[in-house]
Amino acid sequence: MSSAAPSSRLLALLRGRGAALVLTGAGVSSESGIATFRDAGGVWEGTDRMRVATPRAFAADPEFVWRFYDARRAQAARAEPNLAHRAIAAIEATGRPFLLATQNVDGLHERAGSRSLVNLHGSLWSLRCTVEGTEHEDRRPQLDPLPPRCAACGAMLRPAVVWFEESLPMIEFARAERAAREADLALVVGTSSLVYPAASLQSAALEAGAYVVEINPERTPFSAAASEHLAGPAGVVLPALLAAAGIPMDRAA
Ligand code: BV8
Repeated sequence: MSSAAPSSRLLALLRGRGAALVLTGAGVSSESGIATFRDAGGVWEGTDRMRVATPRAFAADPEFVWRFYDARRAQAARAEPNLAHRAIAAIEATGRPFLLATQNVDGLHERAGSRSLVNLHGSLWSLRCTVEGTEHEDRRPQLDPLPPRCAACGAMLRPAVVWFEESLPMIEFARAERAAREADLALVVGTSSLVYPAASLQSAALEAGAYVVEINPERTPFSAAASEHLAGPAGVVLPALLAAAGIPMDRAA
């Protein structure tokens, strides 16, 4: 069922203290001016983004892949968290059992005050040595030179994100799976539910008995299974939902 108005069941669960899981994708950052994977046909310099975000592309042309990630770092650095990011932090601040599991690598959830979160696909702001495997944070909006080099061994650094055909960080994914099994309420915000294994979490929550609400202006392959679909932009739907449930927006975690 698609609607813009939340059901009384959803409002009761939001007002309650039960465990909540929030799953987010690129759509939650689109109101911050960051294009989703599907926006612009999902193309970077003429290449399908899903082909750029692969170990093969990096092996073949690291400069090309680094230009892609450097541009996304610059865009994310310029962006500000929007009301959707802030509403999700406000739900966490109610003090109920809570986990945010995001596919996004832009760091806007952290900047909005989210603390109990797992980055399923890594972060733009973390770099990994391709030889030693060591990671360090680097928040410079633009890197120079490209590709950046490891200060310890001089080897090339790569973005510490999960590329297609790479496995997700096990600890983070296990935390999300556990939260899916234990949640009373799950919100699925701004994702096309097409990329796995992240997209398996909303189904796992449903199977474990959670009430699972999808928030997306469009329908997705998960919409038919969702307990409820709220059709609209997350930056509009989430603040309205919190207002209806009496949860203050300004108290971040
Ligand atoms: C793996 C980091 C083992 C890098 C990313 C099972 C079935 C089919 C395929 C597979 C499968 N299992 C594995 C696969 C392969 C693959 C996969 O899922 N392919 C898909 C395309 C079919 N998965 C993998 O490769 C994963 N690894 O399985 O390892 C393995 C090993 C060897 C060989 C095979 C398997 C790794 C996946 C992670 C890849 N890394 N990101 C980077 O960012 O550069 S994925 C990246 O794309 C994002 O992180 C995100 O996950 C995905 C984009 O999806 P969304 O975030 O949902 O964004 P999208 O643009 O699609 O949609 C936006 C939505 O928002 C839309 O619905 C829109 O309507 C909505 N929206 C827009 N505006 C708003 C809004 N909603 C609310 N408010 C708004 N204002």
